[in-house]
Amino acid sequence: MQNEKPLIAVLRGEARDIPPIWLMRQAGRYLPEYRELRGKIGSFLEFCYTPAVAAEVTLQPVRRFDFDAAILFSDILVIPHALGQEVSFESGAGPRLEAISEPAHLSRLREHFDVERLAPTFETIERVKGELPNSKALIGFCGAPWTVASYMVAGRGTSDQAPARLFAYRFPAAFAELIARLVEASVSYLLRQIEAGADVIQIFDTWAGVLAPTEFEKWVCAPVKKIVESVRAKKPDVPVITFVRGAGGRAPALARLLGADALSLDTSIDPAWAAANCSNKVALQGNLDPLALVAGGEALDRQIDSIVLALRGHPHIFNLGHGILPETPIGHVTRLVERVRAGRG
Ligand code: 1CP
Repeated sequence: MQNEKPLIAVLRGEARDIPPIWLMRQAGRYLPEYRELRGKIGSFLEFCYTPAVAAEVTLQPVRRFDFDAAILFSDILVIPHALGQEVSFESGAGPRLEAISEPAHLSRLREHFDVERLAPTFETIERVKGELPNSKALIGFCGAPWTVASYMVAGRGTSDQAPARLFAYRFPAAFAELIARLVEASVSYLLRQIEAGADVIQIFDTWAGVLAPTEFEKWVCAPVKKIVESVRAKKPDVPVITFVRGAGGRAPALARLLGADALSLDTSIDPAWAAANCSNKVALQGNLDPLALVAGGEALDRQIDSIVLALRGHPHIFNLGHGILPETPIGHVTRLVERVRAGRG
C-alpha cells in the first residue's frame, strides 16, 4: 500500500518522479507572519516554550508553501538549557551560554537529564499533529552531540569551533563525558518527541566538517550512530535523517555506517556522485545552495533542475544544502516548490 505521506514513502526507499520537498529552517525570520508573532514575545526561548506560538510557527511555512513536512519549531540548544546551562539568545548576535571552558565546569550541569523539562515542546508536537493534514509529515529533531557541545564549550557560535576542538584535545576524558551525556539526553528527547507524535527525526551535525579524521570518528560517527541505534531499538518504524554537514567524501561511508534512513547532503556535495556511491536503501536529501534561493531567476532554475535530474531514480527528498537564509525572497520559495512539482528535471 502506498504511504499517504510522500516524505515517509521516500524514507522507506521509494524513488518518486516528483520528490517531496521541505526546507531546513523553513520556519523563521524570512516570513512576515513569523516576524509578527516573534515581535510579541521577548525572549527566543520563551517563544520556543510557548506551545500555542511554537505550533503556529511550525505550521506557517506548510500553509504558505504546501511543503510535504513541518519541522518542529524549537532549537538545538534547549538540551543544554534542560541540562542546567544558562542559555539565552541575543537578537542579531545569536546564542549565548555560560561557557564550559574547563572540565570542572561540567559539574554545573544537572546530574540527571529530566526530559519533562521540555514538556512544552511535546505539547507543541501534539498541537501540530492535531492540525497537520495526513499527507504531511512532522519532523522532530535534535542537534548532534558534537555540534551542541561546540556551543556549550565556546558559550556562543564560532566560525571554526576552535574552543571545543581544543577542549577535546586537552581534556579527552571530560569531553567524552560531555558527549556521552548529550547522547543520553538526545535519545530520551527524541523518543519523547516520537511519543508525542513526531513521524520522522532529523539529527543536525552542522559543524562536523571542521574535525580531523580521528576526531570526526570519535565525536561525530560514534555518537550519532549510537543515537540512531538507540532510537531505532525502541521505535523501529520512525525514519531517521542525518545531516552531517561537511562530510565530503565520507558521505557514502556514513550512509552505511550510521544506519540512518536518509543522509542530508550539504551544498558542496555533487548529488550525482552521491547517488552513484550511496546504496539505494538510503534516501538522499538536499541540496540546493541557500544562496541560489536568495538569487532566484535562471541560476535558481538551473540548479533545481540539475539536482532533480541527478537524483532521479534514487529515493530523494528535495531540500537545501543548509538552512534557508533570512533574506530569502518569499517569491523564490514559491517558484522553487512549483518547479520541483512540475517535474522538469
Ligand atoms: O524551521 C525551523 O526554523 C525550525 C526550528 C529550528 C531549527 C531546526 C531553529 C529555530 N533552529 C534550528 C536548528 C539549529 N539551531 C541549528 C542546526 C541547523 C542549522 O545549522 O541551521 C543550529 C546550529 C542552531 C543554533 C542557532 N540557534 C543559531 C546559529 C548560531 C550560529 O552559530 O551561527 C541561531 C541564530 C539560533 C537561534 C534560532 N533558532 C531558530 C530560529 C528561528 C532562530 C533565530 C532566532 C530569532 O528569531 O531571532
